[in-house]
Amino acid sequence: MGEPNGVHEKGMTFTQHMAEMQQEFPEASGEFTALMQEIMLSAKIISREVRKAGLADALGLTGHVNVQGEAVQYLDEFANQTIIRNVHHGGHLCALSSEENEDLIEIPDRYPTGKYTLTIDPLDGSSNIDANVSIGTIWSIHRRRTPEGPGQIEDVLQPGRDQVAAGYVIYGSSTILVYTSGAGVHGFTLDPSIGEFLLSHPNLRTPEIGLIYSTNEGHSASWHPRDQQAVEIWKSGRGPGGKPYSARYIGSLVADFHRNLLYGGVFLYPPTVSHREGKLRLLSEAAPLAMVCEAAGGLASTGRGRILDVIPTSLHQRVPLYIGSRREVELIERLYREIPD
Ligand code: P6P
Repeated sequence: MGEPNGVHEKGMTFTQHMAEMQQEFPEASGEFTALMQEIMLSAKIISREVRKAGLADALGLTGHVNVQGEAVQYLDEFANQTIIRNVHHGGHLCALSSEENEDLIEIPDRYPTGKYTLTIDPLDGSSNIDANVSIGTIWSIHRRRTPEGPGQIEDVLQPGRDQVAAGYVIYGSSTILVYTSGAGVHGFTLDPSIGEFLLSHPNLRTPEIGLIYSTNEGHSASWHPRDQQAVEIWKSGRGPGGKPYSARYIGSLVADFHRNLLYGGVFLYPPTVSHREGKLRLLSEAAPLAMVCEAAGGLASTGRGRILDVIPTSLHQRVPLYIGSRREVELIERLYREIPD
């Protein structure tokens, strides 16, 4: 889809923005807009719960462990159920997939099915919740591939390049929703006093060169030498930026990604001894962020090729992730070509 002609005025609401975008694309049925509204509503509800987590007994563990084997925080389950509840009856989805659920989440028979699938990481970085570190929700929308009826696994296992839209919400000093549907990247900041997301970052572009590298160097002893060399290049001032880079790592993907998107920089989670394929999930983390990143002028790679070109083989597969300023990720890809396994 091309760049919309409309002017995106700062301060316009998400709803006004979506109405304008829908006018730009006459073929739009309104289903996509309605689904985006349901995601936005979920973000408002999750934001309210995250904000008061420190006050209620929302902190702490639920005692359950999810498919990833991670201790499930109360807010993880709250976020997951909030999104599912808000999207599964609208008739816009044929299937839903969540990082928190091992299998596809089917649309109950009593509800109509629609032409989209939604994949979510309902609350990424949740291990940081009790320390009041910024956390986030990540989502990805595809068109279904099967003709009708309940969604099938092939409706979800699609490459990132075929996403209809993708985005995230960061619950930080403010709550910001960032998304792309292929016509620019736009950020909206929640004004809690009126309960509206207001356009604050129209047509976001990420710097081609970033002076920040973001990774957990605690794992570097088990990295491949090319990953170690990349970090040494950035540290020593031999990177595209021409001077030593700063290390910034929050340990919450959405927060690290969002900072790099705005300031420039590169996030990397290479293969490690405990995550030989990388830690981050293709469908619910890497692919949606890759769509946002590349729509803003950046690049997202596995080291050997674009994240958006990876053909998924399972719901929770993990990938190495190098994402951010184009020139920095291109440096990694060059090292992958020059330094074999
Ligand atoms: P590590 C959080 O658990 C997460 O999935 C991402 O949000 C974050 O980027 C990564 O894991 C942090 O992993 O190994 O550095 O603790």
